[in-house]
Amino acid sequence: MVCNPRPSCAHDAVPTWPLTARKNCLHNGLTMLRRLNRSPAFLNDTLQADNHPGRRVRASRADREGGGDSKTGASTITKTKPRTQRPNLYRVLLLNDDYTPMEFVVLVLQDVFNKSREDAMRIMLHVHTKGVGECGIYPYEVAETKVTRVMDTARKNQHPLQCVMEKK
Ligand code: TYC
Repeated sequence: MVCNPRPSCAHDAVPTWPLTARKNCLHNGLTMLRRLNRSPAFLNDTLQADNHPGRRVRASRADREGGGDSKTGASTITKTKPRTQRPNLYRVLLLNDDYTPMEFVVLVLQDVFNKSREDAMRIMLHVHTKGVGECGIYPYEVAETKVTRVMDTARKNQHPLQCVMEKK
């Protein structure tokens, strides 16, 4: 069926979705394309899909990405969140005890936390006098690995040295 030109065409009402009802109505199809701001190729795709049930028409980029309204053709400007996020940081702390040898603590600080001999000595003495001291600040997994390494080394050497992490 080819419908009459305006204004008598009953199909000239507000377009509805999907386009399937208009596959034989050239006039209304073109009117609709104009309103939707689509090219005739779009109608062609749609008609082919109607003739092949189950075949899907590919949505436009704007429609797929949620930036447009496929009924009105209006596009929306959406504010996108920046994709990079800073990792949560954790402080790794050494706790004092009365039994772990000072030299062992210094070696742990050099080996696990890559401190110079001087920095390791300074941190060890700080922990020794204050009870607790910071060895470094790292993202979660790194901090966790360091704590595990310290605790494993201490246990293997039968020292009661304690190492913990806390969210910054
Ligand atoms: N207090 C310990 C001692 O006198 C030394 C020590 C320092 C132990 C720091 C643990 O985290 C520590 N032998």
